[in-house]
Amino acid sequence: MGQNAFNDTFLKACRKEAVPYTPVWYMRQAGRYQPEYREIRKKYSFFEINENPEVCAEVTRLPVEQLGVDAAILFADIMTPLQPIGVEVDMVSGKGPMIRNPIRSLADVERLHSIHPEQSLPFIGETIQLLREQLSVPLIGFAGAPFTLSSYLIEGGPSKDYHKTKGFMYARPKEWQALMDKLADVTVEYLLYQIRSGAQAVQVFDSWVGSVGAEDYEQYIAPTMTKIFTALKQTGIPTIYFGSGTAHLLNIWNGLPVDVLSIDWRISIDEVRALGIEKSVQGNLDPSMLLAPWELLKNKVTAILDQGCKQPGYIFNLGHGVFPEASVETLQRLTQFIHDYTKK
Ligand code: 1CP
Repeated sequence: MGQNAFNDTFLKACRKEAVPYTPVWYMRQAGRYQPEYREIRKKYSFFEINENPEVCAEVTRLPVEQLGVDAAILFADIMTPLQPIGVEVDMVSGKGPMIRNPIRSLADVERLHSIHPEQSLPFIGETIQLLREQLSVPLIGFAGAPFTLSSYLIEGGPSKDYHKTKGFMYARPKEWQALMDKLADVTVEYLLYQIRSGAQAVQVFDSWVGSVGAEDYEQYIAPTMTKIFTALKQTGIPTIYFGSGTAHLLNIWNGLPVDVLSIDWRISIDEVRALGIEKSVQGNLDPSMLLAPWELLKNKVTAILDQGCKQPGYIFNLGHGVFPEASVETLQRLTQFIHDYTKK
């Protein structure tokens, strides 16, 4: 633990306990908007950072020290646990993950191995242990959800419409279920390993599942997510489920054994509460607003905080990730404002 007293406001908010001010962290808070990150990336590739505990811990700590946020998120990618199961992935600058051997058949699903994270990802456990010694805020571990992981595996890279992914889901339900089962095992084993290593909360990223309608989500995806969150619940560690464009799924999500629902800007927190959702809520500033004039940004954030703070169980965040054009100064000022405004 660091020299300062441990700041547990984030964990308290996850558990719907009273907090002295609203905790805040930003999705993708380590990345190319930071000059220091860009410098480190000149020396190391993405996966080289990920696999070097000293450097990976440094990159994870950077936004905590620079912005004053109330939680750290392990620097890694949703693709990190896929390499050990036999997925050949390249991180292409400006694009994202590209898969050299996409999934097209049951044989492709069957050739994916199971995961033994202690053996294949020792650097993740080492980074987490190092961070727990260095940080005075909680460390969030994370993994991708099966639908979002499968979208890369099936499309072969980033996509806008997920036609191939959903086509596979509708046309080959048996293969789809086999893939969901395999990826659910990877997600659970990888997250349990992060928790054993010291992660104090875990977030499951289902960034692209909003592309699926509610009935289809219920049929093809919800059973897998129930399995994942049920397995994680045994640990007692808070769990967060994130998606974008998922307002139509929130009623179903509310029935999952997960603690915190992360929402984007397409629905307000008041609307979420009006659905009868009592779980903790995380969100929901449109990241594009980071480019707005300060007064406009401040008014928007004030409105979000007024809604979020009506009951315990609220964590400020963006509705999706920080992007390279965002500025460190704006995020610093925003963090300070959120803390000051909610202290009164
Ligand atoms: O060259 C670089 O520096 C690579 C850019 C980059 C970074 C910094 C990628 C490629 N991934 C990451 C790190 C990362 N990825 C983190 C770090 C921790 C932090 O938040 O500070 C996290 C949590 C992720 C998770 C991730 N990767 C998600 C889920 C969150 C989201 O934004 O929706 C997704 C979908 C990915 C895939 C991915 N990896 C990288 C990119 C550019 C993408 C998105 C590609 C696409 O649009 O489909």
